[in-house]
Amino acid sequence: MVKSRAAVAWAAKRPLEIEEVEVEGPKQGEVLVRNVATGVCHTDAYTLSGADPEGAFPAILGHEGGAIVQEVGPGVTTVKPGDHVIPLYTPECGTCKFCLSGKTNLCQRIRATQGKGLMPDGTTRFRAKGQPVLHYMGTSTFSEYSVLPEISVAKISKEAPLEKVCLLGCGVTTGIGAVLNTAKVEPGSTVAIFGLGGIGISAIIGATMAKASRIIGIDVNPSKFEIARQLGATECIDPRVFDNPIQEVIVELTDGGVDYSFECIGNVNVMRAALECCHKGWGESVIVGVAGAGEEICTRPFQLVTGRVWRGSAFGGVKGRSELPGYVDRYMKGEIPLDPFITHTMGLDDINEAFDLMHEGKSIRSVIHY
Ligand code: NAD
Ligand code: DAO
Ligand code: ZN
Ligand code: ZN
Repeated sequence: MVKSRAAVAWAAKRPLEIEEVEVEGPKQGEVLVRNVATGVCHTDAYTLSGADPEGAFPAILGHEGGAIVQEVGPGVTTVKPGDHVIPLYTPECGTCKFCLSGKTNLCQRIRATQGKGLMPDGTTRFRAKGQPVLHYMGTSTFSEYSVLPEISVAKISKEAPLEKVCLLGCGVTTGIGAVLNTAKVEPGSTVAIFGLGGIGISAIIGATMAKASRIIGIDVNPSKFEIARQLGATECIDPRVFDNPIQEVIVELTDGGVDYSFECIGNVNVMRAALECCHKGWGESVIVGVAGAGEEICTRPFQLVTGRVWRGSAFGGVKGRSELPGYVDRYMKGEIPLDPFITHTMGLDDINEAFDLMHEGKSIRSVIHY
């Protein structure tokens, strides 16, 4: 057992509380890691808000970490103490039906227990104030020490700074992957990206890497436009300044609609606009944002009959153990910028400020350093 400083979410809608938690050692097929840094993503705020149907408390949130393996449990063969890893909320076992399909990154090996905040054996490794505390997304990076299944860590280069590449554990990979893997945007395409937070800005980077000819960023907060332009947006628009619905504005701007659009907010009305701003006959819209429990999307079916395609993307369609190390290497070669995302850094004691900054629209990513 190790003692660890952690930010505990005791209940929905309450600030996190810094506690000393007890972390039990790794069991069969598990690893104990020390998180060096973690980003704070909108999905952490979504779960803390109570809108997540799987949100259960008390829990240790956080899923965008950079960590070092401390100890491995029996049967672990692919990582050892000292290895640098990125925790994976989408594991990769390599042997389940989903991993073997070649069609998805959604490994289901530990899905049932992970969704309940438990390790694969159905128990938790965390205790605080004498009571059990749940894991979150199989990662719980808001604790300095955390226990993860071996299949939920991607071993990466030791040269990579963990306080930067932690962002590849969710936001940056999600946005880039949605463009390159899910939509497979071709050179010369026109692209609209709704929501210019960590995910949307990463989608802009993906569209730039794909050599899109036009990249339109849309956000209700114009303070996001400068970084969006810096990273490749060719134009940025605030939907509130138009009388017409934003889909009509984009269709007019682009001679019939964009080739690809991405919803990076989690707003079902914007999801509809993102589909309907796509070009008749071939336009494709990718939903990346996570909507609240029970919400539904709608459009006229004729939008699909006339050739538009609606799809979704989780973790950018990226298989964590086999593909994420390559993303880290691309960062090291200067092909993926991470510095512009890090608008704030702070210690664990100030983690609630990271949530406030996100809600106030003042940050792209806050990174917590342990
Ligand atoms: P964020 O809060 O940093 O950014 C959201 C942006 O959307 C903000 O800039 C905000 O101003 C803008 N916005 C809000 N309402 C808008 C509207 N009506 N029109 C235009 N812009 C609007 O969030 P983030 O961390 O970038 O995450 C974005 C979404 O992606 C969240 O729903 C998150 O849960 C989800 N997410 C999905 C995956 C996945 O794998 N699919 C992974 C990570 C995050
Ligand atoms: O396999 O059913 C499943 C769940 C996979 C989790 C994918 C999560 C993507 C959306 C949540 C954003 C996480 C930060
Ligand atoms: Zn995330
Ligand atoms: Zn699998």
